[in-house]
Amino acid sequence: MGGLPGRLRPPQVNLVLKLLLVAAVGTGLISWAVGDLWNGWFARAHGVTGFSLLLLVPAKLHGSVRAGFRRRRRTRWISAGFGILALATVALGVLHATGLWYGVGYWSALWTHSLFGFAVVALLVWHLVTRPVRARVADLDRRALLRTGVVVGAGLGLYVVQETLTRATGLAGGRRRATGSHEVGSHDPQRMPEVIWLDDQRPAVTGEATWSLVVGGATVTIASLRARARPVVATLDCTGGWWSEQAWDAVPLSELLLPPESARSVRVRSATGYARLFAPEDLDRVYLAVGYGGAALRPGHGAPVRLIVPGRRGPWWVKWVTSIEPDENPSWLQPPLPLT
Ligand SMILES: Nc1nc2c(c(=O)[nH]1)N[C@H]1C(S)=C(S)[C@@H](COP(=O)(O)O)O[C@H]1N2
Ligand SMILES: [Mo]
Repeated sequence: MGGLPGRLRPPQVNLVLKLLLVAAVGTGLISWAVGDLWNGWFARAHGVTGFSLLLLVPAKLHGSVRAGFRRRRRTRWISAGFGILALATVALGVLHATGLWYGVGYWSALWTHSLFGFAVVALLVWHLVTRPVRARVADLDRRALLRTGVVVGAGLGLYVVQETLTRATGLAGGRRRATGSHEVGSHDPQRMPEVIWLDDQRPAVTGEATWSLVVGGATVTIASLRARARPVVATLDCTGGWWSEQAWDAVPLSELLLPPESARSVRVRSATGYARLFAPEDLDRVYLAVGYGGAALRPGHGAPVRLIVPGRRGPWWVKWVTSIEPDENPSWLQPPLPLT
């Protein structure tokens, strides 16, 4: 094993692997939480950490894996499962990124990638708890840092090769947005996917006339929204790896609500219990939409009224909106992703 990564000693390989795993999980999660402006950088960094992890596999196999199996450690099969799961996670990421295999919803490449990623995190925590003495930051002397830099540099190289080949060969991955998402059903709402975190929460849509929407304490009818709505072209970019552009019929929240000085945010609630906070100064960039492409919203797309938030990822696009109220919490004080 003469390659450069091989020259990191086994404890160093272990430490660098752990740091890269933390970086991979961090960049992946942050790329979900930040808007369009920064998203691409985190998505690219995520790809680079994935390839860097891959490059350390030979060194890991050569070092502690072999030792672990020779010593017949009882946990060796869990460790092997951990490695295989991590490799599968990277492979799924590559399939999605190149577009060799991708799709929408459960068991699509990216959804499975995320699921495996969470399992890897759980196993990493277990690994850190059961073998805590191995990792010491002191293991990273200057030479080790340099070699780590070489590994990450080579990871960047592989990432560039992947992206270049994907474009040169005309694979679907070459047409992704910077967020890494594939286009589906733009300007064709019937083909736009439906994403709801917990399917049993899908609300019974009672019809436009009887829908209860309260904005700043006052009832707002869907008909009055429809009368004021104008076309807003905006891209819904789901964290599940697809995007869709539509011409929405929409009204900016700034026209419906003037939060009091004391409000630090505005809370938008769904009939499902799902809620998001928005900064008061952003209300002219957050809209209530009642239709798209000249038609009313489909029930699964949030009928009769949903949020559209150009520049923010899918989880901010609250469907089946029932109330919009000033809130005393700042908008950063909320879970990064809603779960209900
Ligand atoms: N109430 C509610 N709103 C929601 C969701 C949800 O599960 N419940 N999912 C969000 C996510 S993750 C996305 S990507 C978009 C999907 O919108 P669509 O189903 O119209 O494609 O809605 C968002 N709004
Ligand atoms: Mo999503």
